[in-house]
Parts: sequence; C-alpha cells; structure tokens
Amino acid sequence: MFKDVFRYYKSRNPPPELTKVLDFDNVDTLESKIKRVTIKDIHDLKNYGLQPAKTWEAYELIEHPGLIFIKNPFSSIGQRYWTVRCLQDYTKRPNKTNLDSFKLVPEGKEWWDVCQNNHDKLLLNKLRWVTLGYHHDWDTKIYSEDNKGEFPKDLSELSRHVAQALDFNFNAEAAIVNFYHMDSTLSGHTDHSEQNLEAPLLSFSFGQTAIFLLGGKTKEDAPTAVFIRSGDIVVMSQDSRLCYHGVPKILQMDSRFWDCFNQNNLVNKEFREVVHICKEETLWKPFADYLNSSRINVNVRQVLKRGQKRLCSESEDKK
Ligand SMILES: O=C(O)CCC(=O)C(=O)O
Repeated sequence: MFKDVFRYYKSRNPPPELTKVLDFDNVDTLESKIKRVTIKDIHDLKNYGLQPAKTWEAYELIEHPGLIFIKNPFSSIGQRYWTVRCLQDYTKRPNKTNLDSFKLVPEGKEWWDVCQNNHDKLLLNKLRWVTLGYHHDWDTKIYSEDNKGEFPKDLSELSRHVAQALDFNFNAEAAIVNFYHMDSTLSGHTDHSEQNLEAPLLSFSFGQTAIFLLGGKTKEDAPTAVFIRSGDIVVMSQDSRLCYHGVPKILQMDSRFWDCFNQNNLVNKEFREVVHICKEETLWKPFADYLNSSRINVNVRQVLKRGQKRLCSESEDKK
C-alpha cells in the first residue's frame, strides 16, 4: 500500500492529482483531520531564528496520533541562518557526507568553498547527506561510540527549545541532514536505530516543498500525504515515532519565505559571521540559488535513554 501511494506521487507522467495532499496553508480544509496542539511559552527563541512561541500554529493529525506539524515558526533570517549552517558549516569535516568515499573534495579544502570557487554545479548537486553526532551507519543501521562526532550546539539548542514548546524533554545526539534536488526521493522507511524510541524525532525543512508520506507500522497501512514547505517542522512522537514515512516528490515552491526579508533580529553571538552572511544579499545569494532548486531536511534524533551515558557495545548488551 505504502509503495503504491509512493509510486503514485512520484510519477511524472501522468503527474499526480494533489487535491488529497494535506495542506497546512489551508487549515480550513483540514478541520476533521487535525487538532490544534498547545504550545508552551518558551523564551530566547529569536537566537535560533524562531518567532515567539505564542505565534506558532501546531497541529496533530487525528489519524496519526503523535505526528505534530508546526507551520513555519521561523523568521526569514532564521531560515537563512539554518541554510547557511547546513551548507557551509555542517558539511565540514569531520562530519561525514556521502562524498567522503569518492575523495572529490581535496584534503584541507571544504565542499562548499570548492563548489563556489570552481562554480562546480556537478559537485554541488552530488551532496546527498551529512551526518552529525552519532553517525548513522547506512549499512548496519547501528550507532556506535566509535563512530561519533561533536553535535552542533546551536542545532541541539534549537531542537531542545522546539521539543520543550511541545512539552517533550529532548537531547539531540544524532542528525541526518538530507539534501534533495527536484528529482530526488526518499523511499519509505522507519527510523528505529535509536536506543531511545520514546523520544520524538524532529525534522526541519528549508527550501523547496516536499510531499511527505506518513504511513503506519507496516507497509500495508495506507499513508497520508502532507505538503512540507520551507520552515515547517514535523515531529514524530508516540504512536507515530516508528511509522513508515518517505518523500516521493519535491515540488517547485509556492513562495520564497527566505526572501520576505525584514531585518528581524537574530542575535547569535557565537555565529556572528553566519548572521552577517544572512544579512548581506551578495553573500547570501549563492545560498538562495541553492534553495531555489533544492530542499534541505534536518532530521534530529535522541539516541540514548534518559540517564544513559553511552552506548553499550553489542557484546556488553548480551551480558
Ligand atoms: O526529508 C524528510 O522530510 C524526511 C527525512 C527522513 O525521513 C529521514 O532522514 O529519515
């Protein structure tokens, strides 16, 4: 079932009918399908590019308890900030990327700089993922203490604040940053590698719009399709945490949220240079160009259980 719906939305010829895709830009049409979620008032959000919590609109899908959708709570400069961090900073070594094994980026150089300096669009489009913190192992799907980097403090704080606003305790310990182009897809899967499966999974998106499919615990359950636009946050918690999900299609955006630029203040003292890039149109331009035909998704997970200090190795597990 999941596969059939995936194939339907992925199809170019004929293109899919989009009327059944849940659209949080038109919540009036979703009345029977969603319920409003209460947001706790959290302070200091502007440091992370977020609007005041009392302005957020968050909804839970009635048919998928625990799936929470927060309609873009970012300011436009906030969207710019996270875009710059993902492209320019999180792609730096020792974080891991899909490009590592191809040795396409010379030692001592960084992917974003090489792409910009050489106008290398091919290399730009080859980046598909970056992993942060406990690195996702794409083969074994097992996290390990031996395969772990530092988790970015700003992303950890952003995640903690968003989780707190929804009344969750959350410690960001692993993330996959996914980079999609107009023909990219992500097939249906569940995220079950984390030892803590009670903690929610937080997903931040910037750039082009995605059709996101959320199914049930098996591939036989029919999925619901939802538009995810730039700035939207999806939280998979409770009954939805282990459900099948995927992205069958990326669509050209409805509007460029990151360009509705007012000098809304973003004060991040630790990353002044990033904020400077966001405010200077000429410095921001290469990032805007990237977003015009791509989507960035930052998928953040807690790996350890509360109070757990480290992962046990498999042999320790068996004791
Ligand atoms: O791109 C998305 O919205 C979903 C990404 C995802 O499911 C994953 O990284 O596991």
